[in-house]
Order: sequence, then structure tokens, then C-alpha cells
Amino acid sequence: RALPTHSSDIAEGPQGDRATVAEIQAGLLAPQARTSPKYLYDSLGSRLFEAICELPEYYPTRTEAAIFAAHGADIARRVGTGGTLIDLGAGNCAKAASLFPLLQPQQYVPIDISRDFLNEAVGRLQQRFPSIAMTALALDLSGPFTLPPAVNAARRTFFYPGSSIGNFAPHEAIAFLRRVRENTSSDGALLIGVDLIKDAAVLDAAYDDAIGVTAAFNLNMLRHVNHLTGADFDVRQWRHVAFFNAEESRIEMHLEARTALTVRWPGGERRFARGERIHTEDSYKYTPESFAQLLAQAGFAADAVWTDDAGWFAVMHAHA
Ligand code: AVJ
Repeated sequence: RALPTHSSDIAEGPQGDRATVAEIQAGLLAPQARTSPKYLYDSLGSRLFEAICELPEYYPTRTEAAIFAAHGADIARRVGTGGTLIDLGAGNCAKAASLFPLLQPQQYVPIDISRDFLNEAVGRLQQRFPSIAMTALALDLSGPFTLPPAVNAARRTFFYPGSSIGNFAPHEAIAFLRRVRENTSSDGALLIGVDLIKDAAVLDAAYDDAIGVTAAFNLNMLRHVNHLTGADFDVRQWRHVAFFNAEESRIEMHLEARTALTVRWPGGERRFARGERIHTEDSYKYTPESFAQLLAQAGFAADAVWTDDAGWFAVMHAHA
């Protein structure tokens, strides 16, 4: 059963809406070409990300799950049962679903930009957990957002797992968490997964795996952009590049032109020299201390942190 999805600003149909097309074109025309990481997630991109989460090199998903497995009871005591769980960037909803027995939410509100993917996942989930009220929201969280009245206002816990917060630069992360904070009352809270700074070789491998799933995930963005804007990117002319930038404390993902080429779209074009790159994603890494500071700047007070034995990943709880 497909659930009704509230959406006003998601592009539908074969082409993106005007604002989307304009944003993408502006990024491609910038001196340092860039695209927002949100364009990594069309239906295929969301499935490629699911595959990434199963890779031996990609430790975040597995490590975060191990933290929940080891500290579940403690985490449930912090969060409390019976409230509203709001899942920011829910994807296939699997992480939240695995916490339902523990957190026993009264209402579950998954939010994701990938509308069809989300609807399908929530439809299945509602059948498995008929007693939890579910409201799926197709929203772009990169802008301001307001939760509809159907979402319980009391005891909202925002769930932001997987270190998705890492896609934002620190100042953007603060702005985003401030917007989350604006959607909570004084009894609101945040349960968030944060990827931690570690050996660069471990980080590099996690974002450039041996069988090339992350490369496919990155390259698929070009197909999505073709679809949205009518551009003529030839995926074969591009190569996946990913590395840890220690100075900025972030993984950078790029697509690099294998040869001099020109990309054309209705009303414009961009020439790329051989070796020139499109910056497609950043994934910032923190320490528990640096992230607690960031939370404080957003109006949240960190009150608990759980990590794995190696200290590769942290789950943090904060109250409003
Ligand atoms: C979904 C943003 C958490 O940064 O690790 C995985 C995305 N990119 N491999 C991450 C991603 C390449 C992922 N986040």
C-alpha cells in the first residue's frame, strides 16, 4: 500500500523543475565545477548506496549498527519510548526499522528526497509494524522545512544516522541543525551518527572500493543530471576520484574528465580540459569533541556519546 506523500518541491516527471535545472547549470558553469550530493540519489543511486553499505571497505554502516547493537538499551533509556521518531534522509528506512523494537515509537516520520524509493520502503514497513503511525515526507532537507500538523509536536526525536551530516560543511551543518532545532519543542532531541577522523588509508578505501561500486555511484550522478537537465554527459569520459583532505577534515569525491570534452545542454555548454574535475561530494569527519561543539552552536546540548572500540564512528544524543 502506497502511503500519501506530502511534497511540494520535489521535481517529478522526466525533467527537473526550473530551479533544479538552474542550480545544476550554475554549478557546472562555476570555475570549479560542482554538483550537489543530492543528485547522487535517483532510484539507481539510492540502490547503489545500499550496495556501498555492504562493502567490506565501507565501515560506517556496519560500525554504526554495531554501536546500536552493543548500546541499544542505554540508547533507548536516553531517547525514551513512545515518542515520535523523525528520520532525516530515511532512504530504505532499514536503520530506523531495526530500532523500532528498542525505541517503540508511537509515530514514525521518514523524510527523504528520493520520493518513489521512500514510498515503496514505507509501504512495506507499515505492513510489518501496523501499530506505528507512519507519515512519509518527500522533502529536500537542504532548504528550510516545516513539519506538517500530522506530525506529533510532543517528544520529537530527530534521527540522523549514517553520518549524513558529513555532507554539509561545518557552517552549513550548524544552519541545518538550527533548522532541525526550530522544529523541536523543549522536550525535543537528536540522535545522530557521526563519522570520526581516522587513518587516511582507511578513509580512502571506504570511498574508493576495490570493485568500483562507489565509482558507479558517483558516475551515475551524470546520468541523473542528463535526465534532469537534458545534458549530454558521456559517462565513459569520466573517472571517479576520492581522497581524504586532512586539512579540511573531509573526504572529497570528484569526477575527472579522462579527455578534453564539451558537455552540452539546452541553452548552454561547458568545456572541460583533460584532468579537470567536477566536485560531487564532501564527507566531513569529526572528533566527538569537535562535533559536540558544533551541536552547541546549533542550540543542542550533547548529553551522551557511544563509540565502537576502534573509535571509528560515534552515535551522539543531544537535547534541545
Ligand atoms: C550518505 C553522506 C553518509 O558520506 O559516507 C558513501 C555518502 N558517498 N560513499 C558518506 C557516500 C560515497 C555517505 N553519506
